[in-house]
Amino acid sequence: MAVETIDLRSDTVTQPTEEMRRAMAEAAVGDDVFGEDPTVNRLEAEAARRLGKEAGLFVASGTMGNLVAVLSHCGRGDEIILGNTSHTFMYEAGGVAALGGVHPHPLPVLEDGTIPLEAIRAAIRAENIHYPPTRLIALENAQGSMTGTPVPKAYMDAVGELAHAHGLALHVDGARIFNAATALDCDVADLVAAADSVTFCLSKGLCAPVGSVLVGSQEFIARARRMRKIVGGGMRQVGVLAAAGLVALGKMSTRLAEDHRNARRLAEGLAQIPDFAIDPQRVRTNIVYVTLGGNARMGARAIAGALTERGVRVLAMDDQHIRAVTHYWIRSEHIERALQAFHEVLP
Ligand code: TLP
Repeated sequence: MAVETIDLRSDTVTQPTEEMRRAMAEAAVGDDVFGEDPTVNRLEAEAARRLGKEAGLFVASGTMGNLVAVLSHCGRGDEIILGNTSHTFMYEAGGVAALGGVHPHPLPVLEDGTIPLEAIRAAIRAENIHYPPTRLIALENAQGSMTGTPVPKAYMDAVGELAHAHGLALHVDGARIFNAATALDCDVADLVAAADSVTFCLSKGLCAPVGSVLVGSQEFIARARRMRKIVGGGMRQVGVLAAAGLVALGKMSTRLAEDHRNARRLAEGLAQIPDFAIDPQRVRTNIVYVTLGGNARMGARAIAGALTERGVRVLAMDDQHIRAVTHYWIRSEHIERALQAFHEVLP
């Protein structure tokens, strides 16, 4: 019998649940560019309600949500302040610059997922013909690069206050905002109350096969709808995807604590391996980062390769760092089996 692969590379690998597949098969659909897909309309309204904003826009991916948000907040030559390890700066193929002519101003992100307020304040441009005008601040929550650290509401509120005092907008890349809210034990709408716009993903930990939602004011979403059309994201009978999104939003957003417990257990197990430097206490959501110590017996890529042979997949970020992400399809017994495979590779 084939041994099931334990895929910890990302929560993007999640398969849709049976309930999602049924909802997709039965979804009522229409032409969404005409605003006539009832299932999309329901998803957008429900997403806006859950995040405490006026309106929502269904987009193909987190990358598209962030891009459309930046294009809707900024014009060509405007500047966006964002984290130097944020997904938008690192992993979205430079889209805001390539397609929007928006100038990124990256600032160092601390281990707690924040960018110091003073650094943000100092980065906001004064009026000067030489400078690109600052238009937008973007935060990420949970902060993926910092082991999925949830960023607390008090900090989000403080950045919102700073942005608004300078006439700037605040966008939040909340790809894993429900993981953050679960870890912080707070209401997701409260957590993003200070944000003018938020992208969150229905795929990833929420298990939908495709899709993210961008939320904000009515006026902002009307602009974003036009920007989504510009980047070719106006989809037609896309209620088949929104139907899975509604299950994701309704059912899957409330069970994430289990993934967080599994991630913590994995981190605790990995901390027993002398080649690894990892503080399990820092793992508060579903992302585990392992740093290889200077005297590690193998590099990260070799470890990932040897684990693959044992049916366990992790991501070697480079030769010093391994990432493992828990999700709905990973149960506690999978964590124990994954740890056993690690111990076999590094006995
Ligand atoms: N992240 C993916 C990879 O692209 C790295 C992953 O496996 O974690 N914001 C954040 C914080 C993300 O982690 C991601 C995806 C996105 C945005 C983009 O979402 P998609 O993949 O839907 O475009």
